[in-house]
Amino acid sequence: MTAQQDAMYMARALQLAKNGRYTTDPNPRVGCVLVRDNEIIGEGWHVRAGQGHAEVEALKSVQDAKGATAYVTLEPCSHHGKTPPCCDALINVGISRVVAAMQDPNPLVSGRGLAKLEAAGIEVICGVLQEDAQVLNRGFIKRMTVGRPFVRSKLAMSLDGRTALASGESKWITSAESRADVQRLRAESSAILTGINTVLADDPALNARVDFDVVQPVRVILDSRLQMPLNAQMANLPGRTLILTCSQDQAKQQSLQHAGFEVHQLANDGNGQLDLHAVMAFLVKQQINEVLVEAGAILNGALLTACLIDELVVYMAPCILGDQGRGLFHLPGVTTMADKKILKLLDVRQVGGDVRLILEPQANPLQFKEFLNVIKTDELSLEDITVEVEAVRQIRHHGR
Ligand code: AOF
Ligand code: ZN
Repeated sequence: MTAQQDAMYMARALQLAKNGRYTTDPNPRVGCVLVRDNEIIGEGWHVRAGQGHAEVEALKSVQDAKGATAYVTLEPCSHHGKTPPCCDALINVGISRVVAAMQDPNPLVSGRGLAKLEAAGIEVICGVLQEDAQVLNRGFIKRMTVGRPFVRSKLAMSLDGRTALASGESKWITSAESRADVQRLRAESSAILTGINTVLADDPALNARVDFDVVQPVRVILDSRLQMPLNAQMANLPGRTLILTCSQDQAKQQSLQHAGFEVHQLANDGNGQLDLHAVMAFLVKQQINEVLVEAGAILNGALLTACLIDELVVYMAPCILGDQGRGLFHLPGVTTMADKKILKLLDVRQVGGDVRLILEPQANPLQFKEFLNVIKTDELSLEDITVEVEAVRQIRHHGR
C-alpha cells in the first residue's frame, strides 16, 4: 500500500468517525475502515459510550477479515473498559496490518495497544493524518493529557461589538441561521457553561435543539452565592443541571437539590468568587471533554484573564447597538496597549446574514517578559518570545 492510499483510507475512517460527533461523549470519536486487495471490505464507527468501539463495529460488518489492513483514527485500545480490548479482536480475526492516525492519549492505553499488536506479529504504522484526528478529539485529548477540558466561548455581537442593549435586552442580534449554528455547537459539546447572571436575566434552557441524535450536554451554572431561583426552567428540563458554588449555605444547597439541581461546592478564589481552575478540574472529574461557554462579559472576562478559553466563536451581525450597549469582555486589568488580549483569526465565513469568526487567544509576549526570566529579552523577536511563552504555559498546565 502506498502512503497516498494509506492517507485516502484514513480520510474515509475520519469521515466515519465524524458520524459520532454528537453522541460518543465522554469517549472519543473514532472511525475504522477494513481494506483488503485495495478494496474496502468493512467500515464502522463508535456511536455511543458503552457500545462497540469502531474496530468492533467494522469487524461486525464483514464475515472474514483475515489478512486485511485496519485503518483506525485512534490507536486500538488494549484495556478492558466498558467493552473488551479492540487489539484482541483485531488479532483474533487475523488482521495483518494496522494503520492508526494517532496514539490514544488515555493513560490506560497510550502506546500499549500498538505494542500489543506488534507483539502479535501485526505490521503497525501510526501518524497518518494525525492532525485531522487530533482536531476531531481535541477535548478528549486535552482532558487526558492536560487535565482540562477544551473550552470554547460563543459570542453574538453587533458590528460595534455589543452583545446587548444597556437594559440587557439581546433577543435577537444575530440571524436564525447563526442561532441554528449555535444549536449544533451545543450538540457537539459535553457541557454548556454559564454564570448565574445570565440565568437570572434570561432563564435559558441550555439544551441542544437539533433534529439529529445527540447526547445532550450537561448544564453547568457558576453560582458563587447560590442565587439560583428554585423555579428556573432548567430545574424541570430533562438532563443534568450542575450548580457550582463556593457558598457553604447548607439550607440553600439542599433546597436547590430538592428542586432538581446537582449542587457542588468548590474552592473560592479568595474574593468570594469560584476559583475557575477548580471549576475546570471539577469538569474533568465529570469526564467533560468540550465546554461551550455562553455567558456575559464578567464570566467571559474572567475566563479570558485566567487563560482558560481555547477558542472563541463570534457571530457578528450587521447591525449597530450604539456605545451604551454591553461589551463582550469585562477586563478591568487592561489599561495600556501592552495589556491587550491578542487573538489569532482561524476562520471567517458567512452564516445567514452574519459573519462567523473563529479565533484563538494568544499569549501576549509583552506581559510575559518578566515571567519568562529571559536575560536580554529585547534581543528576542516577538515570535521567539511567543514560542517561549507557549512552552512555559504548557509546563504550567501540565503541572496543575
Ligand atoms: C478504540 N476504539 O472506537 C474508541 C476507543 O469504556 P470503553 O470500553 O468504551 O473505553 C473507552 C476508552 O477506549 C476511551 O477512553 C479511549 O481510550 C478508548 N476509545 N478505543 O480502540 C474506539 N472509542
Ligand atoms: Zn477499543
